[in-house]
Amino acid sequence: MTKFQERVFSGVQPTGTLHLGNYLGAIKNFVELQNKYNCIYCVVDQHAITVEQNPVELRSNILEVLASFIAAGVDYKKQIIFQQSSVAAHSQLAWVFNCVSRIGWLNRMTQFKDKAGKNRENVSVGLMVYPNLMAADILAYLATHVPVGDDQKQHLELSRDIAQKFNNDFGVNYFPQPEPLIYGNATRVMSLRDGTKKMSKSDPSDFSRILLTDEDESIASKIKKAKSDSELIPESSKDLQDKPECLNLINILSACLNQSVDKTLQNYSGKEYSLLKKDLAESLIQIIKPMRTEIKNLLNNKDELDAILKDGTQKATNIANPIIEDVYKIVGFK
Ligand code: AQP
Repeated sequence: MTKFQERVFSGVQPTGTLHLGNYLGAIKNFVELQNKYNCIYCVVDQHAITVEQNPVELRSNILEVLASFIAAGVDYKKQIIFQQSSVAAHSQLAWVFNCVSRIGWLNRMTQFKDKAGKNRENVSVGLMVYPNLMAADILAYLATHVPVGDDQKQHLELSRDIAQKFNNDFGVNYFPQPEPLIYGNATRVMSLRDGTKKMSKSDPSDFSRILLTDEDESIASKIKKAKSDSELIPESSKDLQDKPECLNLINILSACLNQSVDKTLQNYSGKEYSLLKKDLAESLIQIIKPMRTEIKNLLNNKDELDAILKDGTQKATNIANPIIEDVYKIVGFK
């Protein structure tokens, strides 16, 4: 078995201001992983246009995601951060993978089913082949580890299937099997209004999510209004199985405090949710306030952000281009 050089890749869509789910599920881990691995973090704008975007807002969202990476602690001097559409390798490899991946595989993707809903015949082809592009994003760098939230697990499995099928079809051992890194207490942060739905940028309710740019008062008011329960907090998470909104608040607080859910329950059992919410709002404000300030500062200096993207594009291209050369030789283009 070839030993692939360890490398982390992950991406975030510029489809709106980032929220607590994006932070706790993914970006917080991006920051931790940079101490151990070479990392490549990407603003995946090509994924964003699989659903309709306003071009002016898209451009501004790209810079905001970049600013959010940096404000959260991604070190752009040591790691690579860049914009997907500026590196041609993503599209080039995605086309090859469109011809390796199977329609039956894509038909099973729950995110496509959720996003297409009853409108299946009318959504973009891009929305369906999104996981093939995601496989290309990762494998254009032969990345071995991919930190993501739980919602991306199925797409990661598909990336592994594509890598395996490519290797089998062409009799090579070229692509690694990328490992999902899904860890922490908040791998799936749920909506504050409906604990059965994940917190999402596209949820119509602003009160469903905490944004990384929210002011302190807004954080406090969203948490105060978050759905919970009039009963007291139980001792065990088993008693919260039919109360997803309550479990969500406990998971979020545990993630903020970097402690286990059991420890949080020990501290709060027998108490009212209003007390937990007060402490949660304080913890969130402590985490978000410095990020919010830094995001604003960075967005006031767009030239610097453009320069960071340009530098990242160059470094990413230098890694990906030889890999595309190899792939083109393997498939017989060259
Ligand atoms: N609620 C969540 N809990 C934990 N992790 C989450 N992620 C997203 N939502 C949650 C993780 O954040 C990373 C970036 O996600 P994305 O923006 O590329 O796409 P998404 O998963 O489709 O996020 P949204 O917010 O739901 O966007 P829209 O509404 O535009 O589709 C990924 O690692 C993801 O797992």
